[in-house]
Amino acid sequence: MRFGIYVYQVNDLVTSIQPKINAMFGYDRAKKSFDDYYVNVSDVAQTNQYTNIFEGKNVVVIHGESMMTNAIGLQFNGVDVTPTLNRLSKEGMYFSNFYSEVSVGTSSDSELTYNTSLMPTKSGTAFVSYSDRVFNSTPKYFNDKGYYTFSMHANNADFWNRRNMHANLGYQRFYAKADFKVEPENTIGLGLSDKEFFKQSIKKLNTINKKNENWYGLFIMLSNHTPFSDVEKYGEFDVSLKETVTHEDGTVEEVVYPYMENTKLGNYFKSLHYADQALGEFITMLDENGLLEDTVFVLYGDHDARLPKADYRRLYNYDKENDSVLDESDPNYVIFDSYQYELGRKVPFIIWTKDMAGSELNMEITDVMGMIDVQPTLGNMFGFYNKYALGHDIFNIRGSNIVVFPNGNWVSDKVYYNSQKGEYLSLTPEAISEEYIKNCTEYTNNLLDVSNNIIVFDLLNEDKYKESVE
Ligand code: GP9
Ligand code: MN
Repeated sequence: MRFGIYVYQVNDLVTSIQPKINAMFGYDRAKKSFDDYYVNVSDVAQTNQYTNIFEGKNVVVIHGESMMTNAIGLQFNGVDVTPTLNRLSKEGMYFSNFYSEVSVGTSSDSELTYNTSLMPTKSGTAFVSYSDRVFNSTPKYFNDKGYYTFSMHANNADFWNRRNMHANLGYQRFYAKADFKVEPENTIGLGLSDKEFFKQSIKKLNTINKKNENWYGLFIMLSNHTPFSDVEKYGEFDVSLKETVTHEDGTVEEVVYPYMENTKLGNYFKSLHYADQALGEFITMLDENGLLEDTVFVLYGDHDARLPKADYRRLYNYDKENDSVLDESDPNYVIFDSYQYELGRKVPFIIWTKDMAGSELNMEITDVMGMIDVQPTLGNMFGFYNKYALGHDIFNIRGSNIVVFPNGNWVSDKVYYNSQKGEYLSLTPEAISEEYIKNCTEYTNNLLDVSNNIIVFDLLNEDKYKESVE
């Protein structure tokens, strides 16, 4: 049930003493590479047309558990899988070429990178092994502006060590399982259903809104979590293929092909449809309570759903006559290899306000972008700057961004690079030079090193640094 947590537990058992050992050796080298890196980074933000556009607005951030971009716009028999995400992406600022950059810390790694513009650590998980480090995190910047900052998640507060880490990241209050009424009939998968979670959250948010002039809140969804097997609780959503056939004698027959029924991907779509509905209900409730008037709504998919490649092959190559998958030799066969799989792991990132549709902010941004770029991009819009962010404001780096993954892979607008194989897939008709691959790979490894050093050696902790100088 708890994909992520098992991998993490094994990893963490082996490395539980490693954080201390890691931090004992190599400080001088780490500090030097840190100083070398930041000597070229400006102390002030680069401004652009989006600077301060949202200053003073309240913020709802949605952590969309396992939400993936490939479901946006997808339909079965004319019915949308994600009508709410479709609407938000059509009406808002939609970053359609956006990747999560998680390691074994899955959900928690996405929260780390979203909040700090740093990458997951090379061993252990930042949320568990390095929760006492200093982070220049987004809630702290909002705290400095006088906002009330909080997070809400109906799971156990200690899951991923959020109790400690959310406090360290600067959230003034973490509303977790104990703050919600969890009845057995209201659970799906790991715990409280998203619909019920949002219903109860609205009550809390109304109180928060009355007491605070400005607030910033993170809402972590839960229902759309692997293994997507609580199918009977997701509500009706057909992933079969239905066709109406008119026979020569005029009789009409509906033919049903099983298509994605009883596959993990099919169940994922049912689960996602439920989560999307919950999100839609939340937006309606926010609106009915007057909570959208002065609010920016931000949504990210936390990571992909790790679904089987074979299921995607079936989705894209269904042979309904034989209820199987087209042969690779078929002229209609759509290739879905490991590169397509990696490129298909995109997650949505959307910034939306009630009145954005039709405005100059209503657009799709197709530049490649990672979770690490969120803090600089939002920071510019809300009026804060973190010099130590390792990502970029996407509007300052258009066309030349590189998204780095914890395993050393990277993707740009031109190439997806697989570091294990030392091979790449070209995404452009342009020729790719060896030098380009070399430079991007160096950039990747350096960024991963600097990020890891910042966390392991606590390099943003100025007090600690002062001590070592004395
Ligand atoms: C747990 C939830 C899921 O509270 O956020 O974590 P994951 O398994 O996706 O890392
Ligand atoms: Mn998750």
